[in-house]
Amino acid sequence: MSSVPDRVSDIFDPTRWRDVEGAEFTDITYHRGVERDGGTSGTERDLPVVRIAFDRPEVRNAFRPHTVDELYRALDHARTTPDVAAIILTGNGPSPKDGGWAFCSGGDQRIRGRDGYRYETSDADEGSAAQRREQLDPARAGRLHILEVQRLIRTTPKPVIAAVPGWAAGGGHSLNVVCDLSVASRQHARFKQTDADVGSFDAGYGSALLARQVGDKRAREIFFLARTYDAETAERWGVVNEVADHEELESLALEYARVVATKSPQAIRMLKFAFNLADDGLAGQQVFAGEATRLAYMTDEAVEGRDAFLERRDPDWSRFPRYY
Ligand code: S0N
Repeated sequence: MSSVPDRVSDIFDPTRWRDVEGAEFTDITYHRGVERDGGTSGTERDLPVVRIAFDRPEVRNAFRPHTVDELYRALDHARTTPDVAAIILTGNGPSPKDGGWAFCSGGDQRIRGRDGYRYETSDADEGSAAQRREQLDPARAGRLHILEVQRLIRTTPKPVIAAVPGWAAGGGHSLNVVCDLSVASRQHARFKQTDADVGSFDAGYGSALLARQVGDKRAREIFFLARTYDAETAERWGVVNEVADHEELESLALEYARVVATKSPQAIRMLKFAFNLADDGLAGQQVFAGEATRLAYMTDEAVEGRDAFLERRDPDWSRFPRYY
């Protein structure tokens, strides 16, 4: 039986999660859902859900290149763990400095783009010496690999559920847009697309997919005016699915994940990729087609084609109807 993990966030319920073996991260936390028997037997069973959280609350969970590397690794681990059905993406909090909450405030502006590596950051959030060297490497600082994370969220055949406990700003706003489902804190969630304030622009999913969700004029308003909007407005506009009281946010996200886990994995996978297809163009078609081929390989007809080749004979298709 695993031990009850530390409380990583004020609304994190340690009794519902366990640490993931071997997961050693500095900028994120990664947990596996569990159901613990409240009685004396002390038994626990894994739930098909993981929780990945930004863990830099002192900078509103802004991501530096190292954060993005960790996020990618955790997401990919969840993607390739067969008994995980859904992924919750959230932000730990509140900030020890001022009590503010955040989902994610996008790229850490001290480490961004051209010359960004020259900006000094405080020792407090530097992590190891190796990370510090990495952070100061101009080749790494210039990487915009949060876009790789966006693509991984899109191509992971499992729903990714954003639980937004506070600010979703800049690249954090875009991450919420890319997630399959979203829930937000009534009291603390705030949304603001600051890209144009800081000379940044997510001209991919962050804007185009947002326009799909909220409509074209509204998406332009969100980017061009960069006004703050709250959770209820986000729900009304279609940027989140549901608003919850702050203390209930993670329970609601977990409930979403648990319901998703009761559905057919194949149906969820095909539906997710079908929803993506039109917006993802040929890349979306390729992902969907890969799943269609996987299904086709399981049919007797495809097995006949493979066996005929291996047995050096002509395939016999006569057993297989031409469906109409
Ligand atoms: C989120 C906001 C609106 C919250 O405002 P609030 O509550 O008034 O808090 P603050 O006092 O502003 O913040 C508290 C502390 O947190 C620090 N901080 C907040 N956000 C960031 C950040 N993104 N980077 C670094 N630090 C941040 C504050 O400085 C403050 O620190 P202290 O206590 O020491 O003063 C408000 O904070 C806000 O507007 N934040 C910035 C949002 C933003 O513009 N994000 C960037 C937008 N663009 C992207 O995300 C694109 C991706 C990207 O930038 C990138 C990523 C990787 C590689 C390259 C790039 C690239 O674009 O080149």
